[in-house]
Amino acid sequence: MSESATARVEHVRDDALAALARTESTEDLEAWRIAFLGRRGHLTGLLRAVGSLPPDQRRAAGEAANSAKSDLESALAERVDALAAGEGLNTGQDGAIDVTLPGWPAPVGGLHPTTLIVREICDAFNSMGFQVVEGPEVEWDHYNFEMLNIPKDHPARDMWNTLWLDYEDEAGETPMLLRTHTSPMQARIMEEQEPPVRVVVPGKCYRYEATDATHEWHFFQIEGLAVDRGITFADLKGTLYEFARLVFGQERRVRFRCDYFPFVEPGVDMSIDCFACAGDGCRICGETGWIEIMGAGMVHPKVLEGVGYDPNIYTGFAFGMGPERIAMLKYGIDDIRLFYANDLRFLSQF
Ligand code: FA5
Repeated sequence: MSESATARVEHVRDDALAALARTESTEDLEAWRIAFLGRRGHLTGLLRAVGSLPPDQRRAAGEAANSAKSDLESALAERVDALAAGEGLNTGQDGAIDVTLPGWPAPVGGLHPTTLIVREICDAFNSMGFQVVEGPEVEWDHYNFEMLNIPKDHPARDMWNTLWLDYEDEAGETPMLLRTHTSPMQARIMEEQEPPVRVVVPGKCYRYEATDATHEWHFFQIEGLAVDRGITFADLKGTLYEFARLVFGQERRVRFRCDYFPFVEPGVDMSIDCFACAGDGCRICGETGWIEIMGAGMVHPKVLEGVGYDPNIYTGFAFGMGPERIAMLKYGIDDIRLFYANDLRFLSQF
């Protein structure tokens, strides 16, 4: 190492110390260590070159490079301590670690609002003897429509904007789809077991929707089904009334009005009196005093026949609700698109 090579050691040492002062994190420190002290680092290169110098120069050059190396190693250790004291550990007045000070709060996750409301709703039905069952999101036309008394080309299919899958069967038909509701699980469950049936089915559904504040193209539903001897419309009303009071408050009133779904007869929609204005009319209930929360009805005899139940012996009721819409009402959320936009400012409020 010539005179200028010794000067180069000094140069590298100064550069390294300046770069070290700019490090802010563990990643920075590691990058710095590799750049200067790593196997191919600047200083390591100079140390290696010492061996090829004329013998009379080796000693001085070696000493300079080794002393630079140990300077850099101690500077690195000091920087590690300084960063730890400032960023990661609590220090007392003199800079010493004070283990009695509270730690830095670690960020912890929470449950998604959909998960919270789905659990709350399922718990309410659980307390009334309903089991929780799940089913496939990719479904056959057969279960999503046919078994629910909605034959091919029936105009009722227009009620569900369907996302069909490319799969074609031998007849050239496309019988697979993303389920548009959780109702296909009605037939699947009844095919599997004899009455009595009491289940709730939470799960994702998909529709070819133009999204807006109350419509998503994928959203959750919770289906309910109860089938047994002697089940009447009074059982449907009593069960859903109890559900409304458990989830929305003991003083809730409910309202049933006629509605049409091909797989129930009679069919209804159920509303609760607005919990924000107690029925006087406000922005949340659209000035009507009532908020619609689900579709329901008595299971259609054709659906019972389709799964091999005798409709002269067994009757039942079914219902389907959208938990996001219920969470919107309960927590005052004004846009359903917030649920799946992955914005922590929204999600961390739950
Ligand atoms: C149905 O899907 C029926 N299967 C419900 C049913 C089950 C009726 C059993 C009778 C017996 P509907 O299309 O109205 O019905 O949807 C039910 C609920 O799902 C709605 O009240 C709403 O809360 C929710 N929902 C429907 N479409 C969307 C959407 N695009 N975005 C968010 N939620 C939706």
